[in-house]
Amino acid sequence: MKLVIGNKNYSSWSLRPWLLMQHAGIAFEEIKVRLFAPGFEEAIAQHSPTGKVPVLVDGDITVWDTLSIAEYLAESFPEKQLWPADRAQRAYARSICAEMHSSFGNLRSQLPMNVTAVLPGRGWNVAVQRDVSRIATIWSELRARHAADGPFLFGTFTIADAYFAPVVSRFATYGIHVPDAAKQYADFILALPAMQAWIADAREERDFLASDEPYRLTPDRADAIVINH
Ligand SMILES: N[C@@H](CCC(=O)N[C@@H](CS)C(=O)NCC(=O)O)C(=O)O
Repeated sequence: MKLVIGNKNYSSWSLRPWLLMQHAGIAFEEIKVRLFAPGFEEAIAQHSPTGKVPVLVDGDITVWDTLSIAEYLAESFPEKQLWPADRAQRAYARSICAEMHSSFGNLRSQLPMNVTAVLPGRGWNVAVQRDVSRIATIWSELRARHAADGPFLFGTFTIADAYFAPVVSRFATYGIHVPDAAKQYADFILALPAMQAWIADAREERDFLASDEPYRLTPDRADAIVINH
């Protein structure tokens, strides 16, 4: 299988299937096309009818749009249990993924994923907080319900965890505060080896918008970041 993704620093939709496959141990070849770069449209047109990433290519089957990719993977690898085994939990997991897919517009527009930047306070407003609070409630309720089954939203790793991974990254970048249970979950996801691998690759790709340059977190600049509220 080939997974076509965008820049790891910015492409939140790409992170979801990448993390899903990486953490679940599904082998794939990564093909990166550079968002915001000259030639992006021509490059992505070779893989995707929508001109967007991510795209999954499995032989002569092309799957686009993240939810559809997640469903295709769940169907292709039933042994990985990418959705919860329990029917009611599966319905809940599908609902929050669909909610992530179609909602939280304020959060998405005001706090775009920027993995290697440090921007505490930037972009926050009351409408963003409504999205933050709803997400924190989802995480806290699920963690309370499934604490005995494991550290993920439904105990074991599912598509829902991959779906919220870019939000975890955004909360870190923008210094968003959430209640303890939600914070513990966010910290756990941030520390996952697959998530750390994505973050390391984002640093390594060195493909940043010039306007983000002052806010990039690098080991030698951690103390010198300009905080712009
Ligand atoms: N609904 C799509 C959204 C995909 C999307 O918006 N991808 C962005 C990058 S994260 C993109 O390719 N943007 C390029 C463009 O719109 O030209 C999905 O779930 O995959």
